[in-house]
Amino acid sequence: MLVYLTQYLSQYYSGFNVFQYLTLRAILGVLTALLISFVIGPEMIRRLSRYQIGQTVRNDGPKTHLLKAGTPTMGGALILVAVAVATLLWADLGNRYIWVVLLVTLLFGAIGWVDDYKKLVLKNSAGLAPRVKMFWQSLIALGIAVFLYASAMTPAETTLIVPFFKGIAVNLGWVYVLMTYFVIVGSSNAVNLTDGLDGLAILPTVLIAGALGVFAYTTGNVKFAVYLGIPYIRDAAEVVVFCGALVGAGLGFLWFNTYPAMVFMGDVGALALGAALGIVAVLVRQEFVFLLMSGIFVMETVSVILQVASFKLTGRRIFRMAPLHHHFELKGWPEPRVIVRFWIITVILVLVGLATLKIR
Ligand code: 57M
Repeated sequence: MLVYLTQYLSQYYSGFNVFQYLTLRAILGVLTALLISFVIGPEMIRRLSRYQIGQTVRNDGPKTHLLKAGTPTMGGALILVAVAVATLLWADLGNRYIWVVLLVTLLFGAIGWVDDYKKLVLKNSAGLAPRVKMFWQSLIALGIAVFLYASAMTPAETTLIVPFFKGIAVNLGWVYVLMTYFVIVGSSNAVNLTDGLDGLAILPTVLIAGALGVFAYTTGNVKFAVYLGIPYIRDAAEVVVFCGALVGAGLGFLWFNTYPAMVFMGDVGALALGAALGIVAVLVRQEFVFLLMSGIFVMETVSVILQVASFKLTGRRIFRMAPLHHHFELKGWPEPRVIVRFWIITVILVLVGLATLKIR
């Protein structure tokens, strides 16, 4: 929004031209989202506590989690407000990708919000039935995938690129729709499963959003794209402002969610953040690199799939408990040790992901 205002004002004072620079607007996006989180955060936590929107903790989990009962939750709403306001302020609103990423994030947030509201306010412990949740997730993801496929302006927008191999680019055709669907829904649910320890989901989200921002910037800049041998997608560049807002809002939330957490994000946050990362990965054509950088989310999800399959088929468990973070907790690792080690793994994976820009 401010792009237009500053463009107009630059007729009177040329210094306002500085706001046309994408890198500056991305940085301002980070800082604005961070500031919003810091300003609104404490009051929101107080209100959530006052209205007793607190977590109920399952008593079949690790016993250390019983202490967490009553921690205010639905803090993800704070992340979504900060991301949306910062993006609306600093991004070019004439860019179609900005509306796509905001729409996907907020719609997935809405599904999570209904689920949380049912569980926490209406005290319906089952929340939204998994089938209903999946139906809405699928509808939104498929709708967006079809829209992107139908409105693609260049072949690069629907071509699959393979990390480390400059020469391989597969034109996906309609398979693009399926793949986009799986990336968005898979990522949303994977982040949701990971969000079970203080700060465990949010810092990897911040790191991956930052890295995807680098991909957005380079993919949307013809010089960098040609130099690095990645597809050039003009509209992708602006998505860096959204990534910046995610980084800022995520760090602002981590301020309150770090161990011992003062607030949890709830499904409103987890489902939305996972979908946000997924859609950005699709828009910048980096599904494989995204899968690699999301190693922690993937491991957590695979642990649930294996555990459930093994338990159903053989009656035996592979892990002490799934998702994987519970396994380590039950092995006796203190919670911060699990969290920080999972963060370190993500730092490594994100660095490898970024290295694919050059090693190809
Ligand atoms: C939700 N939610 C947390 C919080 C957060 C299929 C099945 C394996 C699914 C899985 C499941 O339901 N996962 C998704 C995980 C919950 O946190 C809330 O949920 C939001 C995210 N959706 O924002 O509002 C608890 O996580 C802890 N927490 C923190 N810090 C945070 O910053 O400590 C969350 C955020 C909170 C808090 O304790 O209450 C959750 O874990 O419920 N199911 C499971 O995870 C269950 N696993 C299981 O049943 N495994 C079985 C196999 C055979 C399927 C097994 O291994 O035996 C476990 N979940 C829990 N207890 N809580 C079982 C034991």
